[in-house]
Amino acid sequence: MLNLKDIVSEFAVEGKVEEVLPLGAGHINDSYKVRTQGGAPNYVLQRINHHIFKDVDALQNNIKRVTDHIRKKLSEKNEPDIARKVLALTPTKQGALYHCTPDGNYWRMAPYIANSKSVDEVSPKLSFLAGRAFGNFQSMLADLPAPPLAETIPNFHNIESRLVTFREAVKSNLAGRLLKVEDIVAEIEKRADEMCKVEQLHRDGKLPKRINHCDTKVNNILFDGNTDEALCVVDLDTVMPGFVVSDFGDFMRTGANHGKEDDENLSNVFFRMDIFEAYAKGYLETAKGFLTPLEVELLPFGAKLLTYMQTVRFLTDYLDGDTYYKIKHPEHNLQRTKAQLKLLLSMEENYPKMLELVTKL
Ligand code: GN1
Ligand code: MG
Repeated sequence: MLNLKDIVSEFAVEGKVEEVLPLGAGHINDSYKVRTQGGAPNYVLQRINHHIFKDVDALQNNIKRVTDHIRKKLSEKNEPDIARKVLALTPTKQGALYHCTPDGNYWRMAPYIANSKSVDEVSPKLSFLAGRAFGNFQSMLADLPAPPLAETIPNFHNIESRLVTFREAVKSNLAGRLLKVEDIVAEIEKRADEMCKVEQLHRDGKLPKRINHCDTKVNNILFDGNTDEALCVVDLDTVMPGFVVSDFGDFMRTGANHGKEDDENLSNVFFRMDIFEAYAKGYLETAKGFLTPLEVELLPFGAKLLTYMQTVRFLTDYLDGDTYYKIKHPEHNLQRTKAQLKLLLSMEENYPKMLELVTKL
């Protein structure tokens, strides 16, 4: 087992390392908080999951370009406290953006944003602030100079491609679990054509791709520890071109769920219109300037689409025998699938209200 402190010492960190502790609960990468002694900054060390992010070099270059661009924007606006409003990458002592250990793992470091907190549950107020923050993030990146960012995971939020993979998983039935989930497969197939409409609109030249975050969970925003002000957007691994409705929708999927993403008790899982309304207000405040009328109109559809997509992704992994998401027990991916499907049904019930609200805003 590699010593985490040795890995930290490959990077150009200030101060002496006191301890390295596990941090957060992501499904993909492993994160650690690096505490240093005295007044030196603390850091976040991450092992990058290179089975998922296969081109680590392209990944880290994306993050570098995105954070440099945002930093430039903030300094042009004379924003105070820039170090807490955009992530930074701590280079290695050789000046590289990541470090590869002899066991073939990839590591990166970033300063820990001081006096910040992440929240896992949202109130309407936080949701409004989160909407503004993600809208602002997209807006700051709208003029990122060419070339386009790399697609760190090809076809990441492409529902057509997700359905192709899903249907292969159904066909191969690798883990022998198909019989148990046939009714859910039918629910997925029933909605498949409708869900693919965004890709078609794109092919028809009606729906643009813009720079998206592609993991707009509320816990990917850091808030000020005292004032609740949204400081900065983190977890930039999947920042890449996509449909803005998909970022909007992923927040709804995660933030406007009354229950948990993997709630065992499905009666806890339902869609919260108060969160939807607050987020939509905040988001449109900062994003309205660059959105087309069709993009605005499709925001409620984005909520359904991303919840549907996550149902498909969890069920695919269940059928494949749990090779993608970290699981806590053998039926975890099925539990997640059921909770996401329940949320989708609840969104479908609320859909007319969502459309009405967006028209008013
Ligand atoms: C993964 O690791 P985390 O929680 O940030 C996944 C997202 C899923 C999410 C489901 C690279 O995100 O796309 O929506 O789990 N990230 C990747 O909770 O696949
Ligand atoms: Mg993530």
